[in-house]
Amino acid sequence: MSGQYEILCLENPLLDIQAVGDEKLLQKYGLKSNDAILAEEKHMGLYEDLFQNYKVDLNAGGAAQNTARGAQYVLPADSVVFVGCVGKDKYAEKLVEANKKVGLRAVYRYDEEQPTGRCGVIITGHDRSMCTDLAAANCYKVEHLKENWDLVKQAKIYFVGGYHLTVSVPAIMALAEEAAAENKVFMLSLSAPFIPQFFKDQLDQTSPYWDYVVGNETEARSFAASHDLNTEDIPTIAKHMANLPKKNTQRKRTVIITQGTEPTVIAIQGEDDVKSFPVHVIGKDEIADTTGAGDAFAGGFLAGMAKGESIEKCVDMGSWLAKLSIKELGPAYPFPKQTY
Ligand code: 26A
Repeated sequence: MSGQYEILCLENPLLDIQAVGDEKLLQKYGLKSNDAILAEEKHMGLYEDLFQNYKVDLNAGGAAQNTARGAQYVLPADSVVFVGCVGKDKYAEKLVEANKKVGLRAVYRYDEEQPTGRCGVIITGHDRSMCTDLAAANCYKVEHLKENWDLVKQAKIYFVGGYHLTVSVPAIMALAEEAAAENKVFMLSLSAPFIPQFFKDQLDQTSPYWDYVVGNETEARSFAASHDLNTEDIPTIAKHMANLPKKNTQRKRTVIITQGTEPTVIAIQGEDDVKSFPVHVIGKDEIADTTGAGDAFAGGFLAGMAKGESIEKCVDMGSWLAKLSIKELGPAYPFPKQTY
């Protein structure tokens, strides 16, 4: 059975440059041990530093691209397409290779000048600090999406990584409007605490279009803080988000908040009860690397949606795929392929 590219994902294709670091390295670049940020001028030396002085792993990354690979890993061939911008270089070739491995179709725009974006991932203990130099990924424009509008028309589910709110709000809004007009599904991830904090206005432009919104507990709390909700309680925050004004009234909004090994919280627009679902347990000795666990969760969830599964099953598929990804190095999925 072959798919119809029913899922289209948009965000920043990045190469992860990952290494086990130390406090000294974090301090040198003013990085927090557990964070995801956009690189500023003072961070630009980090990447060379990692290559010169640490043992690095190069992994295909970019949060929504990890999600897209995850969904395609689960679904029949030709189910998922990913769009974003890369450079004409070796890094882009690595991304193409990783996508090929799971059969993900990536329709990249190749920038003539900028190199492929990179994300420095510094591991210290159980923490990871991610510092992203978007480079070519920052050059994606709504025009590029319009060049591939046939793919947009073909898809039934749009997944946008919230990190793209730093790049092209018009491209995101084009997908959001199309979803509302055609009664298709628009799903957004909150991506990182800095998105609700520093890109609040951009995020709020998209909120009336959310059919599904996914994030973890720290991102949800960052949303609550920037929206003056005066609560840190995850079910309360999820319920608030579920009941924000909605453009397409033919679909109720679903809010999904993951909490690591704690149960995943689900709030549905207009419903009093906030539900929670347990995660797939993983033994400490089975954990290889948690980078991209949240992205994998979203991938499994999306695959469930494409198959028309119940919300319970979608969450369970998300948790199952997150577990598989945690057993791998970097945001990757195991081969030979496992089936749900
Ligand atoms: C704009 N920023 C900061 C980012 C990212 C990002 N993906 C897109 N845009 N910062 C980190 N990531 C990705 O998150 C994954 C782990 O969830 C990393 O590339 C990593 O693979």
